[in-house]
Amino acid sequence: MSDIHQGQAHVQDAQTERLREVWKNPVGWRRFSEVNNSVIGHWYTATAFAFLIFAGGLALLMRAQLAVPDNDLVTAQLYNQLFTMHGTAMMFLFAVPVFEGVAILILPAMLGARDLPFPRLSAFGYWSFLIGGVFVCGSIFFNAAPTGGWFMYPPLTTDTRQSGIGADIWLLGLSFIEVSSIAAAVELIVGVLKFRAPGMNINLTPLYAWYVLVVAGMILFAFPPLIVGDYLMELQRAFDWPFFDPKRGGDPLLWQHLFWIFGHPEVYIIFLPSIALLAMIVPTFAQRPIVGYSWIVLSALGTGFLSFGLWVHHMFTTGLPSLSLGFFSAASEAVAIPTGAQIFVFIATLALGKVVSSTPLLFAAGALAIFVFGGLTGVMLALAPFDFQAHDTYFVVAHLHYTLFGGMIFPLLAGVYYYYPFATGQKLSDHAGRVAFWLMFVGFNATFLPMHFTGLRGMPRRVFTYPADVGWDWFNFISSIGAFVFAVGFSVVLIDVLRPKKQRPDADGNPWNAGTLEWLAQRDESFGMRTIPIIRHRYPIWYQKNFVQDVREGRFYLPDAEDGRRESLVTSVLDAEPEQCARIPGPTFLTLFAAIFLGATFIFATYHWWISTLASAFLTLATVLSWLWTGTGEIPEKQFRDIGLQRRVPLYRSGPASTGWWAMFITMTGDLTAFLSLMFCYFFYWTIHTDFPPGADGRNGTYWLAGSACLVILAWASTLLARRLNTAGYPAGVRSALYAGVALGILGVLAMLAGPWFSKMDPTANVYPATVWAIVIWVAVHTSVGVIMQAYCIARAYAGRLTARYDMEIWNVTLYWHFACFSAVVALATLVAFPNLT
Ligand code: HEM
Ligand SMILES: [Cu+2]
Repeated sequence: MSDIHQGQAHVQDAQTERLREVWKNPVGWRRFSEVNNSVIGHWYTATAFAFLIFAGGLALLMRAQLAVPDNDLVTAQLYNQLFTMHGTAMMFLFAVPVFEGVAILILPAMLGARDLPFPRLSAFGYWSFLIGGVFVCGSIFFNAAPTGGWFMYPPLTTDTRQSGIGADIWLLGLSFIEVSSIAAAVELIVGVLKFRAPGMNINLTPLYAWYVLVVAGMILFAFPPLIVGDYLMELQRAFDWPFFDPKRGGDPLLWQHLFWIFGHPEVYIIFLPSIALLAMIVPTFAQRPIVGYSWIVLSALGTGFLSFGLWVHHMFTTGLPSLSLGFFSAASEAVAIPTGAQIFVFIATLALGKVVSSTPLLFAAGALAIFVFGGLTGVMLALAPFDFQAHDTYFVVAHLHYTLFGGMIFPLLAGVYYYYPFATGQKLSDHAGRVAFWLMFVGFNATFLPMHFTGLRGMPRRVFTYPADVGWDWFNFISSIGAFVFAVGFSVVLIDVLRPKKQRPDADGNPWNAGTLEWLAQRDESFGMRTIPIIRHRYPIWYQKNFVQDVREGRFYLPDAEDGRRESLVTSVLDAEPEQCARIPGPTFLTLFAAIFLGATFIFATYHWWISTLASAFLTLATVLSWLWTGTGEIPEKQFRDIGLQRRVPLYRSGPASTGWWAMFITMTGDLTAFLSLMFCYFFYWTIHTDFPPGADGRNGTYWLAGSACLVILAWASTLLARRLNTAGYPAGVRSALYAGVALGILGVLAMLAGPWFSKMDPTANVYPATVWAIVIWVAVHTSVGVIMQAYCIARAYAGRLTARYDMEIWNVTLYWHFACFSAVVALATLVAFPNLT
């Protein structure tokens, strides 16, 4: 395509037509094979809202039950299921997924990309979320829902007679959903790092993208400790390994640590993305750039970082040393500083701009008011002596809903009103929006303000009813009325969102006169932006000359799809220089199948149908392998692609220059976090026991474990050697090195299992053997996955798809082995050295 013709209308039409053809969504039942971000983003967001409505319905039932004293609308048993499912669904099936859905929907347009780097991964994440969510929620209709509260404290939840199948559904169903959250997080991080439009250096990156980076990073570090907790608790429930049983050396407090190392950051994971929406909305309605861009980036990073040091404030009443009470109390107060900074930035922007009053802004203002109030009660609760009084009362329920509504529900609704035209091309009714806002604002405060007082008057949370003569009646009654008023307000929004609208989409697609890039995406076209622009300003629509016209008339990068492939630009991490033209995979059913099989693996495990579990795990593996084989590491038909404006970029990159390598790196940081959490458990037991390991236990397996560590190191070295030989161009040597790696890896796995096996360690006897087994199994599975990867590379080499020039797989597999080998060595060295040191 030559530049002389670019301006001409018929050339443009032909280009648009080709783009349309390439990005066309499949129709009929094939629609479910679509992986494109605009489609998946819609599904994801809609599904998350469906879970919100479900969980909200449960809340209304609870409020109906609590409206009057001594009520018997629901039984105590059902009430336990209600609050557990309400909290669980809100936190895991709504709050986190809605962030992921919205980000998948709007992020590519904001970055100037045609899609995210791994659309199939997004689709897989979505299907996993849907299947897992329906499974977990469905349990309540069979009277089998979990009852242990959303934080599932043992011993209530480890006693299988008391907790029933519900606890297993919670543990396994949510582990499955956590996997999908991590998948989405990896996808979003690589998107922000590598898919930004040329010129969008880190200083021009939209604030929303910064927040996505922070939040997705937090997911990566926060979810793994919970996954480890789930792993240990399910081992205890299914096989009686005593991790949380004090009689055999376990400790229920360990669960509380693991849960809240996840749980506190979770709160910030929930509200930062919604604050991020405000960071896009406020400048638009102030009609000026945000004040203090770098302050807000720093505060987002600061909040994200600090939030990992606060978890113990959920455990003030568990009898911790007063030094840690002081430390965690101070740290909890400190987080108010970056949080406050973000709010001041918004207020300053509005104060300095020409404020346009509008429904999104009204929701934003309401959000700030509520959030500040919730922050204040948070400051109160962070003081340990106050918390001793208020812990487990309705005061806490009031506090947490103030932060959640101010930090997430209201900003999110502001986002719904703001981005609805972006997603559908139509506006929601302003009038209905205002009515809905006031109903919800008043309803919300009527529900939760009185709860502070019911709490201070001593009403505990999680009780299904209360007596009439203790002074709680009126407050409860008002709370219940408020909840229904809120629900009416929410229904107004819902009806407006769903009702068919006749009005025509407005022509320019930027109804709020916003300045940021996403408003250029053409919402009736699934390719998004007509061309990928060069960015020179944070608000290009406002400040770059002729910007809109140049984009629409195809005068930037990738105006055409002449190769008949879905494509987007990969740019460098810091200054967003074009590095590669990425070919993006299109529709496939493989991701849906992979999610179904993985879901089946978890669901069968819930019912302890081990053979079906294994069969499904095998099918998952086969599906994932064929997905990788057909969808990744494709060898292009030519080396370079002409992307317009006289630029040519390569079509294939490997190693640290490729998106696949980054995805592997980021996934492995999450995996390493999980591993370190598991080792944390070992050292936790070690600190609380004088005899850990007890007696002579563990000394016997030493030689096996030490031998295994050597074998794993050799397997890693073979992989590395294979990569070196590949670069040097010795295909036969590559295959031999990989064969050696497979053999060494398998021997390593056998030797590590032999350690505890031959020393007859009984994991049900005491927490020490249980911990050793849990660690060894973890490492064995990781090493085995490494072996499968080596075998995959061998197959690729025979198929001629792994060559000296096209070597993406071997780079990624070597990277995996760096991490796998590191964790194996740390684990085995600890198990070997510690028993002998003590
Ligand atoms: C109309 C909206 C809502 C109402 C009326 C409501 C009501 C309630 C009530 C009454 C409880 C306490 C139950 C008890 O301790 O006996 C509760 C707990 C809880 N709510 Fe909400 N809620 C609403 C929205 C939300 C939202 C949007 C979220 C999160 C995004 C949320 C998260 C939680 C959590 C985590 C708990 C603790 C559950 C537990 O104790 O295990 N709620 N809610
Ligand atoms: Cu907290």
